[in-house]
Amino acid sequence: MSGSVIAVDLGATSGRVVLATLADGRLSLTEAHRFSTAAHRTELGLQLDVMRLFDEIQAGIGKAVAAAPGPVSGLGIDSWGVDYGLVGADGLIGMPFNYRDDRTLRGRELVRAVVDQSELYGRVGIHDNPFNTINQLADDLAEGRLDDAEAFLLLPDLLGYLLTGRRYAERTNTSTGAMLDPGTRDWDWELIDRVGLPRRIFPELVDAGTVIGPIINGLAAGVPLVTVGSHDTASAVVGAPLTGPDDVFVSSGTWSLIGMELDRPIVTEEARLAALANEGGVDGTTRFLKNVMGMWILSEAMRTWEAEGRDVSLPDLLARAATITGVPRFDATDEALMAPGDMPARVARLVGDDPRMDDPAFFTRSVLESLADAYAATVEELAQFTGRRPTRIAVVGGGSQNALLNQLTADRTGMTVSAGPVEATAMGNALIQARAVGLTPHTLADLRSIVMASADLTTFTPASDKDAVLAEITALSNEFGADPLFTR
Ligand code: ADP
Ligand code: LRH
Repeated sequence: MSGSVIAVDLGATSGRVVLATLADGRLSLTEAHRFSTAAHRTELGLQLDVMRLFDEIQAGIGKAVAAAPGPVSGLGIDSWGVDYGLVGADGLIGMPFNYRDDRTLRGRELVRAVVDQSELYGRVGIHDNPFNTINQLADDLAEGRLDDAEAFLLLPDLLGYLLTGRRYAERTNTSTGAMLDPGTRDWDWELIDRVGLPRRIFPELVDAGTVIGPIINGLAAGVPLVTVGSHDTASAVVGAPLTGPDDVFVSSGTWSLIGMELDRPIVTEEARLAALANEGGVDGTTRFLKNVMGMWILSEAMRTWEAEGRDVSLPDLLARAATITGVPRFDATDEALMAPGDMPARVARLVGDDPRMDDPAFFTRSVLESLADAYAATVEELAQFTGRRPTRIAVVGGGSQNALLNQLTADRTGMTVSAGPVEATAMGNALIQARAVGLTPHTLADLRSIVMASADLTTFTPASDKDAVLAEITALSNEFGADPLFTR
């Protein structure tokens, strides 16, 4: 079957509106619009100009509708997790905060005062990140910001509300906020009551793939809004070319989310101590994963260097980093790297005094080696906790274009790395809509077959394998007296 849908995907680096057209079992994407999603520093903290995002989305929708070969069958929205807006009788109340604002640390202390980390993990299966929605709401409560609120709506649901007038909470994104029971997939009311959050602000939960209703404004008026895996990582994993349950995914964008797809959560104390989270996935799956700081470390360092007047570009840094060895490494999951600000100084604190780190290319290599270390350590933990034997890693997102990181990942883990698609999130978003409106078959494996038929994937083989092959060839050629280097 053929048809088109519009995927709105808000990443922490950029937002995009994508027209996705399905024909002959392949999905083709046309990027209609891309815009910055950067938060703004206001007198209250780090905040999101949601109405600007809404205007950008409407502009993108106009372009996507104009580019569509026929009628558009649906529109779905995903974004980074945990952030939300408060809605009252007159609509949006104030500007939403961004999760990198340090108010989250205050909120986390408030939550910890009523439920300890071990119990919290046992209840919701989510790592105790400062930015979790529960912590942000606890801070809002303490500051009196919930007094007039009728609902809190996570960012994709808030944008959906602005497009349709309907209030709901899509489960995949909600699950990342640490207030959902991963077993029942319902709000954990006892926890919510203990933190003192008013029950009235919790919207009705809906699954990904629910047709919410017609859009009531802009150039897509009349098009059905469909919930997708509205947590960007949920959509990225739907759009990841996973070939079976033993594959590991890395959603590599601003963050690197590394994990495996499971059919049930693993909520043990050992998993908590390993900082592994059980995020709710599409079709009742669990994304068992770890948050690694990802390319944010480098992009934030580049902002510092640019502010100092240094001329840096990502292609140049990666090319120079490829020739460097012997760099120090650091813990690429360290919370000290979360906030915006002087990244080189914070990394310097982690690696100790090393003047070579002042060279951006040397710094870049250190970041990439540290990310590869974090991936390799996490793969071992995933194998240990799941009892599976992972042999292949599917890296998707903007960071999948980083060939040096892909090769380091293959080398460090000893696993084959498949890189791409870059826009796996938009693909996953579009495929869940397409399925909901009857354009595609049903299982996640079917949807991933469409991804594999549609995307160009690049494979990276571990150096250890290449070395082994070379050694074998050399041994064989020595045996037969031939030139071991095959130079004839
Ligand atoms: P998000 O969805 O979080 O906004 P993206 O998936 O768009 O993020 O990925 C952004 C990251 O992709 C950048 O931080 C950058 O490191 C990486 N990236 C983008 N283009 C390239 C490229 N040509 N080569 C290597 N890395 C790239
Ligand atoms: C990635 C992401 C990640 C969350 C973080 C807040 O964009 O959604 O999965 O943990 O942002």
